[in-house]
Amino acid sequence: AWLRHQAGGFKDQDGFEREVVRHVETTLARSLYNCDESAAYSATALAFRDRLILEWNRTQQRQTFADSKRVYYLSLEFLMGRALDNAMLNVGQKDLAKAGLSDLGFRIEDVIQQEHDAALGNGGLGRLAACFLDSLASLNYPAWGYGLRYRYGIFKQEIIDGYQVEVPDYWLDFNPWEFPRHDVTVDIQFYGNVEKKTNDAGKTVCHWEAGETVKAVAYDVPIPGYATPTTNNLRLWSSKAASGEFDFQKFNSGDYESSVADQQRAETISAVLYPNDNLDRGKELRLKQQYFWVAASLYDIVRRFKKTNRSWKEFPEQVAIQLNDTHPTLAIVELQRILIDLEGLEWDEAWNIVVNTFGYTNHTVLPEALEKWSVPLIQHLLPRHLQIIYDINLYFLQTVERQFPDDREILRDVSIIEESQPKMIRMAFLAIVGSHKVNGVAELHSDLIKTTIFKDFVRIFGPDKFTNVTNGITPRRWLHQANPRLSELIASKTGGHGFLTDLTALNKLELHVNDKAFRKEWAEIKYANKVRLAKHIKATTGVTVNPAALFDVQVKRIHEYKRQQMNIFGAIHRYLALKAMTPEERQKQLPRVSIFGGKAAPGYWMAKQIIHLINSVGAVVNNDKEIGDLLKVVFLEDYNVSKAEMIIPASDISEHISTAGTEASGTSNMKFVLNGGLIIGTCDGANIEITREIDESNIFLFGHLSEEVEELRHTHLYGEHVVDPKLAAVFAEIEKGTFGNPQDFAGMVSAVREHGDYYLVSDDFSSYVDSHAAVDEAYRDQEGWVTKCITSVARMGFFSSDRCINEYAEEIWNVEPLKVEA
Ligand code: 26Q
Repeated sequence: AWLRHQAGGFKDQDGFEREVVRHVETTLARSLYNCDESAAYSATALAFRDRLILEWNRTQQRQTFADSKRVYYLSLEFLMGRALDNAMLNVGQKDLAKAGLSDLGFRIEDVIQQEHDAALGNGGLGRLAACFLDSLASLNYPAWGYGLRYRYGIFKQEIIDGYQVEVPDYWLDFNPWEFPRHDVTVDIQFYGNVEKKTNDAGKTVCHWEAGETVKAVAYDVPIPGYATPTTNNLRLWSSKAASGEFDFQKFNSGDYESSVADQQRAETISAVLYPNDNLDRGKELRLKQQYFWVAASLYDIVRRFKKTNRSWKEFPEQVAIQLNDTHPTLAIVELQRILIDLEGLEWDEAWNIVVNTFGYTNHTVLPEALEKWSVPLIQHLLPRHLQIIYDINLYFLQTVERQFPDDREILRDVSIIEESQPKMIRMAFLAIVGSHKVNGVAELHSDLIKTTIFKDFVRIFGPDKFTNVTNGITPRRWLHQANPRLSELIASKTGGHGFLTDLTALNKLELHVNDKAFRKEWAEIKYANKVRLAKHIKATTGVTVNPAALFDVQVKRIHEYKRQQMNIFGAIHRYLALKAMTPEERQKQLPRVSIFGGKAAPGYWMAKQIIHLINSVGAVVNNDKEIGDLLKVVFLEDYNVSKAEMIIPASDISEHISTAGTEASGTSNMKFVLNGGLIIGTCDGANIEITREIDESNIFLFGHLSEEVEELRHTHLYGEHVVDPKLAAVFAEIEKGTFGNPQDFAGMVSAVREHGDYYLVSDDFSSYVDSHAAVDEAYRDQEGWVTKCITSVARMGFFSSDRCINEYAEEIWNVEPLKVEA
């Protein structure tokens, strides 16, 4: 009943095939006889796209007509991955397409694989935004995403001689999922200066006379909901040189080169995604990207609001804007500027509107990731905005002073302007002051921000301004699409696919945990997923792995706080232990495959060293005849969303082993458990809530707690610091040259031994090793293992992004779904 054949889908398989053939022959101008997989993908995508457009237009009309409050999700990253599979599943027509494509001589899996990932993000934050868009549409919320249309997404990673090499990701050659809106443009200004002027009403107003204008052009991407006609919009801005006239004059006067240079400069703004994850480097172009995107989006939002002819004070009743981290914080300043400079509102009235409109989500406590921009840079690029920031700070500090009359320290500590040389703007503080709600992304993280980096703001604004919304993931992509066989098996035991829209329905699985046939099929599906991954490993690395071995997976951005170095040290420890055994002892050991994947920021030297060590260890261990299947170490190149969809369902155990208190939430931990894998992890981020839901008997927890971290770090620096003996043996082996030139890895070793071991690798190493022994022990009991996996999946209902979006809607946005007829 939920299928939407009538509205947006194809009538039947024949209708689908006719559309595919039509696109091959007309849009692509090819004949069916030279239609390869790539053309079959293009035509299939175009056929589904045609259907989506109809629903998308209807949705926009319906939402405009209903005139209810809309959500705007501002994110510099949307890590969407592939769209075709998702579109087919969401409209309930994948089976039909499969049959149709097969009729035309294609396997649907191969056709799907032709699509290039939309990789407009770095990692967790960008993928979260993509899951949110899926949930917003699936739950029928009137919502738009706003982002940048980067010409180059996150770089493609190649591994050459064990080192990461970055290759540009030019992905726009053929992208059927975007619609250029050449009629939807906004002129964005930069530089220049500010003058005071008297307006018609005799009032003094500030006028910003800009030095440069760049055009923002809208590109729209339809976001289909699952089992609903709602198809929301993701609007991505692309930069272009403004107005031809100026250029034309230059051209005519012979200044052709400089007119080309102007164009290049304009297009550079949306050219490339910054590849840093959890690191802020104050680059001018990044600030230009932020303002360009924020100003275009706000202009668009305000334009839409104005069409409703309401008074300004109703703005927060019509518009909720969520800031995905501090990257869009300038939106706060821009809206205030629009209201006071362009619309003539008084400061206080305008500020009230601003604060009630915005919500801010924090994703990190790492000091190096907290955004700051230098005052001289903002002065240069956005002179009027700097004045407004100073005024926001002045009024804010005045209220703080009244509240805490004798406390001079607090004024310095909470000031939006840091009194350093040069002065810096603290974007998180600006975001807090300009929003009505601030949230963290898991319970521990939300508690930490309230007690550490933002504690003074809790005193000032009270605790109610700060809240928690634990992250979630979309079960459509991360179960139904990534693991279709498991999704079907679950459906057969829980009374259909209802769990895909109400994930708590998974709890019905617990009734079947002792069902023999069910357990057998469960285990077979996991095995089949491992066989598929083993093939991929063979094809891409040349390493043969045994699918019956325990697959131990750590895939995520490479970062010292995520501690891939501890994982590879652990693998070396395992290798040494195996080498020290007699052949008889060795025979009793459990075979294991240690699988890594993830990108290092191009400028992150230590992260690159970690990748190199993983590959160097693999080169030795994988070719050691004595070891054979007992240990393999592989690094999978170019981890991205579509690879995650294959890797995650194939894991037995995955690693989420950040130093306690450093990983805000983590979301892949949820994906792994949802796919019937267990996890080894620290008491950090969402691991804690996962443990609470699935029970501690179903997770392998180890390591120090976040409360202990500060003191340990202090002792490392000022007290005695002895490296754990097992870890010392690992270091000794590295230094013997077993894995190549020890100089190549000296940085990783000295970070622990000589430089204070900031991430507590040595402190946690022995409990990490013990925990892995417990994993082996548990895995030997295959029946017990399957019970743990089924039980865990049954208890994962909480971690749907649907639950998460409903919490945002109720607690922060005050918006309701728009009813749609079935
Ligand atoms: C900032 C300034 C300049 C250039 C880049 C950046 C930048 C870019 C990306 C800073 C941070 C990011 C990404 C952060 C991120 O992915 N954080 C993750 O967010 C997830 C979703 O909430 C959490 O699950 C992860 O714990 C958190 O690390």
